[in-house]
Amino acid sequence: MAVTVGASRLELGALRRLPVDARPLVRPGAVAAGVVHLGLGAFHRAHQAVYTEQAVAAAGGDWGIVGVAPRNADLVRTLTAQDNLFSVSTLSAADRHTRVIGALAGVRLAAADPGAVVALLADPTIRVVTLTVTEKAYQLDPAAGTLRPDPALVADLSTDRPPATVPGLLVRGLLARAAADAGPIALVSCDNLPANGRRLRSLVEQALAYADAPRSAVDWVGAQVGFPGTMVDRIVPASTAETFAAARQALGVADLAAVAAEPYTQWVIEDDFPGGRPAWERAGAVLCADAGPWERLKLRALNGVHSAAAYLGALAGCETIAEALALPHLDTVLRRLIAEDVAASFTPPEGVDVIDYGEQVLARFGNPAIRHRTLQVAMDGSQKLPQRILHTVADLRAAGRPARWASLVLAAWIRFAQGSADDGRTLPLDDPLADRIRTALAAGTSPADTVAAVLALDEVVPAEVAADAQVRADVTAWLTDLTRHGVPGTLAAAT
Ligand code: CS2
Repeated sequence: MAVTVGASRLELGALRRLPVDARPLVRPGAVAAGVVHLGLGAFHRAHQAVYTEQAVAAAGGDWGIVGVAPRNADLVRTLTAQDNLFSVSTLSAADRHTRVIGALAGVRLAAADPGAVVALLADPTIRVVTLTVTEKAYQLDPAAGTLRPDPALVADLSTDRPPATVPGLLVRGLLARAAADAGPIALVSCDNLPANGRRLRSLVEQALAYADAPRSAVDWVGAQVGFPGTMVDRIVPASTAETFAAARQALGVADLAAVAAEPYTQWVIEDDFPGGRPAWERAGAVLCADAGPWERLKLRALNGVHSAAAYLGALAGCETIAEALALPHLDTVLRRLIAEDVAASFTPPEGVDVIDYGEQVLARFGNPAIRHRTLQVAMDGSQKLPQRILHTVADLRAAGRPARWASLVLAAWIRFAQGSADDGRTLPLDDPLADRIRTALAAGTSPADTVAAVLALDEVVPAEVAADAQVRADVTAWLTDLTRHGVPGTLAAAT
């Protein structure tokens, strides 16, 4: 006798067997594409995809997302096999809830078919391009934002070969769109870069100049392309076998594109969308004229503190951020970093108290249901620390103030980059500038020399910070303590 076996993986046919509150808010596949998203990582799936699905469910519009993975062929295969469906599990100590998201209208692998991505960017039905490609994919030097093209980008900008880099894809797409006069569009950076809208505009302008683009195309981009700045926030660790097992348990079918995230989510977006946009405000996003103060708040009081917990935690042998938060004295140090350095370094958005915001951040980091690895947050320090810590230092020093706790974070980064935890275990230096950092570290025989050599990395450290004798002295003192006494001893003596 034939037995009907239910689908064992997430796909359209499995949806009707899911509990109603686990089903998508829109009919998957029924919403025509209007958005291209570059970078299909966990963060996008738990953030912009969720907002966009809710916006379309509330207000309609052809705003399905075509998700483009630059290189992750496995993910594209998985999502294709799952009819572009994936689930988001929202986790806290008290609660867990899993829902399938129906925002994706399609997926593409840029590495396999860059021409299709260029064609999408020139398609008049696409009016918004969002990006979560991580800081390093912009190929801008992190301190000044100057284009530093690697050989692949040089080839993208100076030959006709299919583009292999994110800036290459964007510029080829915009040139094709300009040539077709296919209508206005917004390019929306959702990466944790400083002034991310302005940085992306500057990247496109620099890349067009590098590519010797015709004047008419440059003028078209100037007139037809918006570059709204954004502040994006949700803690979404890379998925693991545990994430997939939890999704299977919640859904009753396997979801190999599942992500797990904290309950908190925030999106502040500058309203500069010349071709229109989803009604993201209906999903809780804040549309405004200037996201700058929100972005500074988040980069300094969340991401800067995250990096502090990651480097100090990894050195002390902690696997996750939540474990690091439980280290004796670390919470005191992070509170002092927030109160004495971060809060004193900039003017927050109206009505926001940086200390209260910081308390909420620390509570989020302590969420025991989120296993965010310290090594994940620690990676790419050269790309992250300028906007997270070095701008805090620069602004404090310009105001004649000390930058004591921010200097501790720099020292912890340097000690992390030296490659050994307090217990001697090896720590990986996963950073696009790893070679430059190692060369700087090799130049130093004493903590003072080491600090001077690292601060002299001018693509990372602003010149005024590198030249500041007080900062050098503070970072050197912390590095000496960390080297002699380890993280526990240093934190105990400091508080
Ligand atoms: C983290 C961020 O990995 C990191 O460097 O600091 O991904 C952080 O979790 C998000 O920005 C939170 O919004």
